[in-house]
Amino acid sequence: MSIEQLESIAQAMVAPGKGIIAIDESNTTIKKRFDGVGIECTEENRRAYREMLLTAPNLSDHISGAILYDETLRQSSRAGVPFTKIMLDNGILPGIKVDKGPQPLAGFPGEVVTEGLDGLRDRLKEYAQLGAKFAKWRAVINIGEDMPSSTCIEANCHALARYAALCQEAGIVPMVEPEVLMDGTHDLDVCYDVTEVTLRSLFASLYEQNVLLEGTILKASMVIAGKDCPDQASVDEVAEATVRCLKASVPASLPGIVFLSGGQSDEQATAHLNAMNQMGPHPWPLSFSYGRAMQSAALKLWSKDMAKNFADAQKTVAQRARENGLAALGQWKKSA
Ligand code: 5MM
Repeated sequence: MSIEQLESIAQAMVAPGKGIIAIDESNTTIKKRFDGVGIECTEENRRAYREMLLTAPNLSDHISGAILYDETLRQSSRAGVPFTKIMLDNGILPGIKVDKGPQPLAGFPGEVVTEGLDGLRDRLKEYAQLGAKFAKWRAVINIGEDMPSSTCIEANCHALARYAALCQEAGIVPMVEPEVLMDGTHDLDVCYDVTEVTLRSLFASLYEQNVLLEGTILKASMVIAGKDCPDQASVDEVAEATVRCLKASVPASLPGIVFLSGGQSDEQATAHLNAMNQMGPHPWPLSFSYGRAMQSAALKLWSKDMAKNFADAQKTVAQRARENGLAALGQWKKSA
């Protein structure tokens, strides 16, 4: 694949008014989500749930791509059509989560480093054959007493850059996700500092590893106070701090930035994105790659009666896509 093709996939991922739906939960994580609504975590239920989401009418009006888990990339609809074919026919780019999850970082209690580089070149080759156009790797940065260490940040950014270089070699656009977790009592300023240091380290590593920024997408966490911080910032404060932090650390040659929701409510995630875009124009499109903030309402509805609520659950996820698509343009309005 040529450089131009990588660039055009990256640009399509952040096309105006469009974003990504993250449905790449590993089986352990989807089990937690299913447990929360009383659904048994069988392979068939996972397949049926992902079919409900991926075939929602009008989803592609506001969704440019979906991140899948390995199992999902190989699955088909009930009628036997591969999910990747359904997606490509519908203008939704198939993405694949390729990291193997965070593991304790030896010598640094409480910190983690994401694994999955061994054998990645061969896995990416197969994923490209299966139709994946982009991939995702998530690093997790914890904030706490004396955390994060520079060792943790550098180890994670080095792995993200090695992954990104391997993706581009395979003709796959890397989505690099350094998630600064919302867990903790830290305030907005602490989150700002940690996010800025992390992003600067990430872009230094990407440069070191010869990664083409024009063919890369950043999946970022917002600059937000910890969940247990008594001093929660307003929507505009979060939006202003996030944009300021990104401008201080992300090169303008990047084709786009998408956000994770990280445990924010559906409305908060949409309101923050909308506020950021109202403060534009910015050097890059700012859009979404939400998991929970795209799915939770639809999952709740579907779980109550999978057959009877199928169409309504699809309408619910399409509505979340519409709202976030409007927020990506700064045109969302809070419903009364
Ligand atoms: C959908 O969840 C993704 C996979 O998580 P696990 O590896 O833990 O199973 C996750 O990486 C997700 O894509 C991002 O964290 C964004 O999701 P949220 O819900 O934070 O928007």
